[in-house]
Amino acid sequence: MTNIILYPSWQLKENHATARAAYMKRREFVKSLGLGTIGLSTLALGCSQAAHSASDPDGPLDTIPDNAPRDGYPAPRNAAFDVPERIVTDRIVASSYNNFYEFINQGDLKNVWPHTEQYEPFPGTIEIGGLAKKQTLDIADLIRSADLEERLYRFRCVEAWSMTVPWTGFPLADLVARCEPRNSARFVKFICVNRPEQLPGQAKATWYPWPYFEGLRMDEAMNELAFVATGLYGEPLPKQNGSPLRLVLPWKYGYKGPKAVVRIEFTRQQPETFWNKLQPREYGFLSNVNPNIPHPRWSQATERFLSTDGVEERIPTQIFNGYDEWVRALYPDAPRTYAGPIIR
Ligand SMILES: Nc1nc2c(c(=O)[nH]1)N[C@H]1C(S)=C(S)[C@@H](COP(=O)(O)O)O[C@H]1N2
Ligand SMILES: [Mo]
Repeated sequence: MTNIILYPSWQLKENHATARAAYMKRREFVKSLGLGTIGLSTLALGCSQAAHSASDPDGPLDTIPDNAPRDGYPAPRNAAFDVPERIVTDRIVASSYNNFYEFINQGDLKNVWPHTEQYEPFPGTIEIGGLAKKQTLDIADLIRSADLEERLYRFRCVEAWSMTVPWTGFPLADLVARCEPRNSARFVKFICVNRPEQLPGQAKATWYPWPYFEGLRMDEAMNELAFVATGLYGEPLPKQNGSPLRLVLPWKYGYKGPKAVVRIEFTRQQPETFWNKLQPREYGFLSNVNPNIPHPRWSQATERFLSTDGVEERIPTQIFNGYDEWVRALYPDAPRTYAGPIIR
């Protein structure tokens, strides 16, 4: 095994650099007019707006909050988490093909970024509850004091699309330690932002059990792979990717990784989860990536790997998404071979 880190392909792609430059240029132009972040269209209409209010984003990278901490960016790549069999997904694809139901949950679902303008991730806190000693953490302080690293991870949605993306962040075990959980804690629950006034999907779709919530066993949360992401492609997270911070659990389906987490609870009992509450037959508590366990409505044996805009490829899905050596000991009962469709 060599430890050579290939120069990330997303830094080499000219179209990314061009796209980013265009967004930055427009921002600088707006600022040079002394308008702060007020949208030009608003100005033209003569509306008055508070100086801190957000402008309509021009593109999927225009949603990186101006007040997100940038100390420690870009963080060094951790060579232990290489994805040798695939190329890195295009940065624009990873930030413009999303699932984030608080913003949009009907119609053009994946097109999240245009709906994020009212959302203000910073400043913010994480409230801690249940079996823990700590009560609150300031998110910007947390990010500034963290030992940030970059990890290239496979990402697999339960809907059978996948990407390979470089996250910036720190181990979930470090966040758990800062919460000072009691020894009696066996599970940890994560609760996401609840602000219908800033989140149009949350305001419209009142039948969902908002806020979004997820949960892990403590041994899963403490696994080396479990990661708190504060950034993507060497910069702070765009809003649609989960600003101010989100979990990344690369051996589990994407929905197990809650975005915009604002509360953590330590419990003795297994917590409920958002998708399990809605569809218990389809979305279990563990939800580990496993080609041998079909979804009741489709196979999980293969996935659509999304790389460059408009380019996708069918590839086999690996057990635990290719992270078998890290997590197999946690799941001795997981099926290792396919035994035909599950009949219920
Ligand atoms: N709060 C919240 N977190 C969420 C979701 C969501 O709708 N709300 N969607 C989940 C799903 S289904 C997936 S696939 C991933 C998508 O993350 P990405 O858009 O950054 O790729 O976020 C997960 N976390
Ligand atoms: Mo997903």
